[in-house]
Amino acid sequence: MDQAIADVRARAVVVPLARPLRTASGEIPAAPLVLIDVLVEDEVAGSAYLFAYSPVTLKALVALIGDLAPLLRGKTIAPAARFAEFERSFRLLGKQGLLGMALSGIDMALWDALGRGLDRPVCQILGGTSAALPAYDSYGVVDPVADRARLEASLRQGFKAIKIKIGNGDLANDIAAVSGVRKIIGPAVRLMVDYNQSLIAPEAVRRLRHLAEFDLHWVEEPVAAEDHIGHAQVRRESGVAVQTGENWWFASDMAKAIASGACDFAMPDLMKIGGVTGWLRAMGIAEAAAMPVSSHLFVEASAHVLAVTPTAHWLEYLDVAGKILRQPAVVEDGMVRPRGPGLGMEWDETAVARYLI
Ligand code: SMN
Ligand code: MG
Repeated sequence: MDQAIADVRARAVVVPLARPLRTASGEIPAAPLVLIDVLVEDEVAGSAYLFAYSPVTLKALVALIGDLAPLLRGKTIAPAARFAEFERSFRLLGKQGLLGMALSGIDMALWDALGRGLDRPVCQILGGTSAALPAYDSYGVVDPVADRARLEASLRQGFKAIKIKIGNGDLANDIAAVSGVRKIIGPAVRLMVDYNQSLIAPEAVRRLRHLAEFDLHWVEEPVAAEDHIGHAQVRRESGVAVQTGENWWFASDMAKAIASGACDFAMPDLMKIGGVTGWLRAMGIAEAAAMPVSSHLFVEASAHVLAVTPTAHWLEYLDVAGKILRQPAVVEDGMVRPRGPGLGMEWDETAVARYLI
């Protein structure tokens, strides 16, 4: 890991999803990803991907990572040191938005390189083990009739928790989806719902008071991600535990949300919390607040950081990159094991070529 970084490059792909991702705030038909590679001499030393949400941001993200490369050339693969340099360089601009995504992605690629260089999984470099972690199967908007077979397949895979997205219609629509899924999965399997920021607090409270009878494990982002006061109101008045965090930018956003009493549970997103380095800071805040921590997307890398998260809760299983990875994440009896070396981020270049933009 003392070798100098020769370059950082980025490529854009759009990868089919196993099932379309419909949310109350829009539909994602396929996964727009930016693949980041850290090069040492002329070899790929480490990799990571970004989930771009929309193809609209792909070109900008690829260009941005290319323009960040000169800041890394000649430096060593020392993720925490590089992260500190980025924080100093972008203090005036701020690290939210596409820059925050790019910096987080570069951090993940550097940690992958660190692990590959030591031929060890990142979870073990961080002092943890490669033990399997409990995962939940994460769906978009669900039709309990049309999706019955998929839900039953999730149960056969051993998942002990299922998340569905709701809010794409009125309360009756939410009740139909939640009650239908509850009937299929039974009382023992945990059921989470995700409103994807689609309601205002009074409406969320009204709906959740009706949905509480279905024993919801959490309601996720019932209101706008940045509306901590609204989240706190839903938490006080709805009778359902509140989950949020996928839209927190770096550990400072997490600290503010927790201080506002916004949530019962936290789910940072590796691409917005600052990569592995950002996650390590965030998990300390969560432990101090006795806050259970789950992951968001990034199945492969999330397994490594949850392995060393003191208040680890659930790993979200929503596979967006498996089709382009040599080692896609594997679900064993509803559990996912961190795979190395590094973060397990080696591309299947034949598949990458098929989806390259
Ligand atoms: C989600 C939203 C958008 C893309 C992927 C996933 C969702 C989740 O909020 O929590 O899974
Ligand atoms: Mg969500």
